[in-house]
Amino acid sequence: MVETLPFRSCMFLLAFFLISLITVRLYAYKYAYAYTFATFKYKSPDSAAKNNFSQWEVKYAYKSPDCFKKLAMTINGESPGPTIYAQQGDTIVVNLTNSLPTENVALHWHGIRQIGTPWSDGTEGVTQCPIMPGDTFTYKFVVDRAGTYLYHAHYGLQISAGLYGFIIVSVPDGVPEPFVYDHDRSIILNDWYHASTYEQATGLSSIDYRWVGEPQSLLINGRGRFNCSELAQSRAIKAHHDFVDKPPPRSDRVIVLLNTQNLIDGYHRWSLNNRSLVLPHTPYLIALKENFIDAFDQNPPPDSYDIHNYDIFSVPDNVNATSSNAIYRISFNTTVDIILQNANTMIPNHSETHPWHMHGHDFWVLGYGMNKFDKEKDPATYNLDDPIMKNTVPLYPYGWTALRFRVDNPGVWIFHCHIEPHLFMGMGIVFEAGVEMVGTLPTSIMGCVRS
Ligand SMILES: [Cu+2]
Repeated sequence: MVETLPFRSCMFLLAFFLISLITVRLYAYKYAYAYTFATFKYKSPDSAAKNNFSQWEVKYAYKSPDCFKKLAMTINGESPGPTIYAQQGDTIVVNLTNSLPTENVALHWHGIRQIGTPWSDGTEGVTQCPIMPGDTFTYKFVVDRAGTYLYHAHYGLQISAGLYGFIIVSVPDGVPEPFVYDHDRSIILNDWYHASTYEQATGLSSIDYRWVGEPQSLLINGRGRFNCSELAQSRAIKAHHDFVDKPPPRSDRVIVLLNTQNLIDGYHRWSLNNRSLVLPHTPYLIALKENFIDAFDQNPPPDSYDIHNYDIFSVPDNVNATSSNAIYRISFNTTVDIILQNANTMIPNHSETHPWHMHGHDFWVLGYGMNKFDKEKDPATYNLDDPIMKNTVPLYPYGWTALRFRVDNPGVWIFHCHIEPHLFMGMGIVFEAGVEMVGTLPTSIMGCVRS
């Protein structure tokens, strides 16, 4: 018999979250997106840094986390996978063997910036070739900041198959914790579907489109029987007063991204400024470093949309929406604002929340607003004094979210909606910055590249 968790209602869970924010270090995960709370910075005594080694095998196993037995994607037989416990400054080494009979895999280390190791970001098509069945791939990277993080699949719909887990990084020995708290609990919430990921992916990528629908359960740390479709997301934009890291007062470039749902050649897709992301066969990092200029479209996507004429409250016709593998080229060491602009979906009077996640960088959340972003008026409302720093932020229905980041990590990075089926349907952008500063790529990421 499967033990169920004592959560009875959304309100109770919400209350639990609010209390948790004050008293515990908490990591929350829902609809395949994540919050990071209390990620703090401390200098590490380098001499204490050590290697943290794991041998992992990804394979299918029958599991019944909510009393319904189905195939789950496991690591060493577990879903969620093993928790990585490390100290700031440690080098994490994960030897990952793909024992899935017919599927590729890639693992992303969510919230870890991969400074100097962009090839270990684990994004298939962006930073590495997929790990093929029977192959073993080694991820090696430094955890440079204490905090609670998540790892998860970054291939197809494998998160919803159960491929995820915790990374818990503590402060170095002898360094005091920055917060006083009574308990330290980490929580991953995950939507759980009874249909297989194959069934879901086929429905999403057919002309006879089928949305994945509501999950059958919400799993809490991989267990439970809980169905709650509405959970409030943090609208906080103020940092803890002891941990204010001020953003640059102005940006060098503003990119406005209109989020729309479209039909492209009869297929349901999501687009940003009428471009729906399709990853190329050769991962961008490899294509750029090796100068394979025919690997993807070299014309950059637009920095904005037709702000004056586009009606965000009507069903889009978007006759110009196309699939694209073009990327943004961003000057290194600059400051960039991204304005996420929400709009109506293909259903009248309907707009959805999208949790946007950035790889390789954290960003400051400068503000939120309803309706269409006004570039003359809305920047005056930005919080430039003590904005919160995050790597994932919600975009609310019919609203906008403004964020700012320093482009200070050489590599190629994806910025995408963390609802897994939305990314699958093209809801993301890829940007390159300072790729010429990236060191020699390991050949292990190049399995899919022509020789
Ligand atoms: Cu989304």
